[in-house]
Amino acid sequence: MGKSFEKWKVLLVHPSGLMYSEVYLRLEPLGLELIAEACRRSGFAVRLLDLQASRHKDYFRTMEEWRPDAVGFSLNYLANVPEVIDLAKATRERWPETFVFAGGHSASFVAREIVEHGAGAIDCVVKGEGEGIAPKLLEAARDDRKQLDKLPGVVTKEGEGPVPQMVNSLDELSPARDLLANRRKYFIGVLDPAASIEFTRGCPWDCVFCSAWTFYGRNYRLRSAEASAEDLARVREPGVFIVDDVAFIQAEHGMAIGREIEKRGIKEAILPGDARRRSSEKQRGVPVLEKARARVHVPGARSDRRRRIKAAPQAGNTQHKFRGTGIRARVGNHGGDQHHRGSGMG
Ligand code: B12
Ligand code: SF4
Repeated sequence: MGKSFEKWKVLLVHPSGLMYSEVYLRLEPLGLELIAEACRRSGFAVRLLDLQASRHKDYFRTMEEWRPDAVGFSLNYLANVPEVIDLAKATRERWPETFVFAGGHSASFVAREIVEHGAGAIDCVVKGEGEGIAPKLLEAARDDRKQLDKLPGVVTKEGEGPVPQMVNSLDELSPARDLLANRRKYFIGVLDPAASIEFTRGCPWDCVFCSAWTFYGRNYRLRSAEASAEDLARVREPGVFIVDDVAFIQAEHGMAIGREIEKRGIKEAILPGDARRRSSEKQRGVPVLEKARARVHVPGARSDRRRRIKAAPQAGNTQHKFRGTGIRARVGNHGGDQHHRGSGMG
């Protein structure tokens, strides 16, 4: 390749929002931010571009002006595949030297097909979690592309590496939130602006309709309470959305996070969570938040428990239904912007 290590520039791109979803949400690309942090730590120059909050013309302008050596697309949603293939083809046509790769939840299940449809525009698709493998992939892309399909989870048109490896610890990295422009454009319901956070990853159950457990192999990992609260303390936005597949299924972990939040004096984090369908699980989030005395609304928590949360949202709740994942979250109307006041987070 002949380029020096320091000069390798990597542009990580999240595709556009799904049709009409911007009516109720636009959330930061947390997975891509983790990969960005891993690559940055390995010495690559990294930029992030989120097409949910930017336009295709911004992508082409960045390509033209910054001339990255590699472009990585995130594909959590199948519906984004055609857009990414089109962008990859346009990229290959105008900048044929640029290394193009893709990864993410849905890409992992159709990796071979994406490479095929890319018709030479996508050098490889990475299956599984990206933080561990992305820096190694970029090193191989820079130094010796023949090694690409020897790497775990990497699929090229020539072949496929061994099974993907999962990261050992969720504590090692924090998302590179600083690399994301337009941060105030991220929201969900009335949580506006909102950041996202991960306390656990994976799911121990195996519902037949769900792809989460097939991706993580029924593995359920916890981020330590300390690392979780540290990350939360770094968030500048007043709202925080928990992206866990099933948050707070271990009460002790929830309580420990609560204690760490309390220690750090984060008083007004607003943390509605993601899918929790079993009522016993729903309640396990409550002690965390009670402990932290945070102004928090736990979706679906039983009303008698909810009343016990200090300063819980009162009237004017709006209800949102996320049908695809069966999530039923009540998002509180907190009345004006009181949650912006005196927040220990911003
Ligand atoms: C949190 C979540 C939500 C949240 C937030 C969404 C958001 N935009 O952030 C809410 C509840 C709002 C939501 C809504 C929806 N969701 Co959703 N969601 C999830 C969930 C549970 C976690 C995603 C997450 O943030 N994980 C944590 C981060 C850190 O990991 P990550 O993003 O996956 O990134 C890692 C890897 O994927 C990989 N990676 C990611 N990008 C890249 C890029 C490269 C280059 C590489 C190498 C690797 C890589 O490395 C990262 C680090 O390990 C997943 C299930 C799952 N476990 O993946 C479903 C999931 C992604 N959602 C799904 C669906 C269907 C939806 C909806 C369309 C439902 C609906 N009908 O309304 C909407 C769409 C909303 C939208 N426009 O985004 C499906 C997608 C299925 C598909 N085949 O397309 C999933 C897989 C759930 C499922 N099993 O059905 N969702
Ligand atoms: S639907 Fe929820 S509980 Fe079932 S396997 Fe998927 S993430 Fe786990």
